[in-house]
Amino acid sequence: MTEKKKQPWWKNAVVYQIYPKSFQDSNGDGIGDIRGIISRLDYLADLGIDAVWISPMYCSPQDDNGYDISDYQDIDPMFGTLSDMEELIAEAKKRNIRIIMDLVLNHTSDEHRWFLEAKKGKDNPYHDYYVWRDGVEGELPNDMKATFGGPAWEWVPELKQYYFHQFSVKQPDLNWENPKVRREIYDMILWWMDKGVGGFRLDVIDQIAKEPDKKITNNGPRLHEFLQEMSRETFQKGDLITVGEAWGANTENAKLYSNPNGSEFSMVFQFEHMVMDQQPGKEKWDLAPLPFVKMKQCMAKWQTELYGTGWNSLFLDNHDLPRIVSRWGDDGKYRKESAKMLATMLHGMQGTPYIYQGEELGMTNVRFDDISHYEDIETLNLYRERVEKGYRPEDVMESICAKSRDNARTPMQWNAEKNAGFTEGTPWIEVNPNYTEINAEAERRDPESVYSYYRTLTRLRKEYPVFIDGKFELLMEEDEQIFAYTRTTEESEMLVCVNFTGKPASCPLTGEWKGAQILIHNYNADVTEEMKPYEAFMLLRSRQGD
Ligand code: TEU
Ligand code: CA
Repeated sequence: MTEKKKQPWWKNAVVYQIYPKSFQDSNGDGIGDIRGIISRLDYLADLGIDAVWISPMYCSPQDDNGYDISDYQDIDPMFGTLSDMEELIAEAKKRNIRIIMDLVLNHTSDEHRWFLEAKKGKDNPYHDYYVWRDGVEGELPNDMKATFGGPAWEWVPELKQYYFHQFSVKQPDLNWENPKVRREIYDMILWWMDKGVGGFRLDVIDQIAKEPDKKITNNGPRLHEFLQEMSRETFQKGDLITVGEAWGANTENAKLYSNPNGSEFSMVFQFEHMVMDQQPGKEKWDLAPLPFVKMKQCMAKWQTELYGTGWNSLFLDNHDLPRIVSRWGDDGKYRKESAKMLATMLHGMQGTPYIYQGEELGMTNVRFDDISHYEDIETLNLYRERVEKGYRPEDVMESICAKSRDNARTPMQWNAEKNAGFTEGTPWIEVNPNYTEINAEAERRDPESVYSYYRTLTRLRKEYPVFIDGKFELLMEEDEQIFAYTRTTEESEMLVCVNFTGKPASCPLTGEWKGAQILIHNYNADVTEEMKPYEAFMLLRSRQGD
């Protein structure tokens, strides 16, 4: 291969996300843990994974499953110990896998030592670590709402003050205006870097520079100043992959987050494509069909505008999102075909692909018939709020089945044995009953499984530089069924073409590609202009002589 340039290692990396509570239990308490992850590292190596992002395992009261941290420098006993963590880092390294920690820096738990101190009095040195406003009980500083329901302000009678929280009451927002807070955070990051972690995913990082008096939550005026300082003081001292989660990112500020000069992060993790199948201006629970042509334009915009000026994360699933095969594919008759189609559409693009645990098996949404089976704070609060407001419980349940975060949080399906091989005990959340059919053991045996397909995709990315450098061009823009694009370098051109629907479709492009190499194809058949339901392929041709 002649076209290989020196690139940062993470540009051809594939990242796997683990939701530790639901990945693998090692001691029968029904909760996934670090020793469980260690026991599955070979599985990840075999899949072709370069880095693993693990959702938070720090000490936490688990109000929001670890996104409420009470000690950044210790592991919650439920997940194991600090020495288990060190062993995980070392064992992963042996397999060329780097461990990405999830850093939640917008807020802590209300049980964090800083907050317990902060509550003791206005003159406590930690008081100014959080965001407070004087007031009178019952008269909120303003009408801002918290993401998980209710107001964003909580009254503390002893102080006659409100504290600000963008998420649950148990997740008070940190005050980034305070340089002491920033220093504490940087020292903590350096401490983890010293332990050999390979990178960080930064939770809701666009929300740290809030200005509640102006009702600003994301993209506050000082945001990029803070991020550049953090990067200078910490990340730039190592060779890390850093990923900024930013629901408020657009293609302009994404160039700051992921500036190729490394001044902030390696890449941005943004959601513009993930909020399209809901009613405009409403909440994610207000369901609407996916506007397919708009979605293609959105994807294309990110591809084109970040080319050479930034770097994007490629994902369709994570621990906050429903399962993509149930959402945009068909989790019935065409489950396998559509899971592979979605992966083809995504993995051909420029950026760093993320595979969320179970996505590589084509795991589906779960349908619990009663709210009592759900565990997620956002889901439970939503149910209560909407039913109180007079929504019909059946309608609320419909939204929950489609969009609840618990869809992604049911245990990883390892085999067809008890509890899908996840635990010997009682799982903290019920296993999706389809594990007897959809599980890693069966998938690994089958060369035509979704798993085997993902394995090919991770390999292709390593083999062909066009995946990293190729310039993107969207084809058949207005077509209501086909998602097709090319990626082009001086040496070669790749065509990625998928039928996004369960009906046959016609793709006149393929004619010009006669004789091209088939990199991957989700049907055992020739590539023709007639595409079968959810058919997908990638073709490659040399441009020598063009
Ligand atoms: O999520 C960011 C975030 O804004 C989500 O709460 C999102 O609004 C919601 O999931 C949509 O349903 C991050 C974490 O990924 C999430 O798990 C945490 O709950 C949240 O931050 C708070 O730390
Ligand atoms: Ca356990």
